[in-house]
Amino acid sequence: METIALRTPSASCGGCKANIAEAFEHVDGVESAVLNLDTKQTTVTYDPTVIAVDAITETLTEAGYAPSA
Ligand SMILES: [Cu+2]
Repeated sequence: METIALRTPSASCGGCKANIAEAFEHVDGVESAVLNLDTKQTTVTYDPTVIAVDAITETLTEAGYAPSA
């Protein structure tokens, strides 16, 4: 497993945190996606042999939380 921290500035509350966790619930290769409301970063734990970072950022974008650099 690897982890990546992505800035998700449009996420701002507990509802966003739940939305993000839910968006990844059925995504193969993702073990967890946890939003930190203080840093506005989402930390995703994933298996790089199953899912690419591009697909992770796409899932976030589709959920309404486009990551920014
Ligand atoms: Cu919110």
